[in-house]
Amino acid sequence: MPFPISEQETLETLKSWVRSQAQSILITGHKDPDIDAIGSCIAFKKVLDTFAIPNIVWFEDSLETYATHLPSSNQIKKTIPTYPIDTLIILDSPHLGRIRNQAAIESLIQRFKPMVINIDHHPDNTLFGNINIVKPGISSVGELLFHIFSYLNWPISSETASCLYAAISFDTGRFLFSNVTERTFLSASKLLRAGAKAYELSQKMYENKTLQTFDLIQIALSRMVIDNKKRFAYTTLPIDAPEGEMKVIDFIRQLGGIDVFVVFSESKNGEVKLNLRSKGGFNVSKFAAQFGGGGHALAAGITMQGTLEEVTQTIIQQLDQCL
Ligand SMILES: [Mn+2]
Repeated sequence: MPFPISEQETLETLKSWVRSQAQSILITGHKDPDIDAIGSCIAFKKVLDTFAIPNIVWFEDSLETYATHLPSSNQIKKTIPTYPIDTLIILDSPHLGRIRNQAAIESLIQRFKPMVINIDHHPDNTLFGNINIVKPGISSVGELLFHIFSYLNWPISSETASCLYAAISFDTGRFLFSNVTERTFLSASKLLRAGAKAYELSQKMYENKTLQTFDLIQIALSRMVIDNKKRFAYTTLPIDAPEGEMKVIDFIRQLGGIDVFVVFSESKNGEVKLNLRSKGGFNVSKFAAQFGGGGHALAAGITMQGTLEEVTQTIIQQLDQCL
């Protein structure tokens, strides 16, 4: 099977920088980090650890419970370092605006002028790095890192393998979404051979939910609105809805006969967060871009200012016109 990255020169640049220049590395990913972002960051950390290159993983967000089961997730730092950083690795983020503390990362770049390494699979990535490896055709950054590490012959320990496997499993909806290719399964297979604890991770990540999560699903279902003609469905979650360990969107998207799904979640500071999913014909990333959001053709997100009712009305009106 051919290696999926044609920019071998870029990979050699990455290799020589990391192996012979980097002495202080900061690794981070997008805000509201998912398992692809977190798993990929920890996996990169593990590889750097084997090279004895000082590095930290930084996420300002508190981790979702399901992410705390990843090996070494307790080593993630919540505050950005103030000492000099010569290398900044940003994973699974199309642009710097997707980092939780954009101002902090921008001032770090200004102060220390690190080599910025951008590794991502979002089609709207702005190639903001000094080294960019952006592959929208690849299921997850987890899979992309697997290909990169394998190509460079960098060591994949069983913990690294677990993190990459979890990342792939998460971003592919447990190998069910349209982003799954033959290569994805091949990567997963090789990660199992490298010692990824697939069953244990699945148990901890997917079959370990609290009753509160079920309450959340119940609320979501009771507030669901379905338009059978235009084939879309949405639900709204008020700010006092319980925290869940499952994305409501992943539950409601299981409904047959519907192509587009939206979940509106009321959040702090007068913000509403939207999750959008499509099963094919409709590009939710393009739709989201009109409102400052983004993502992939079949999975996107938006954050908007306004009340839950206002934002829902605005979006549903627009969606109704587009479908
Ligand atoms: Mn991803």
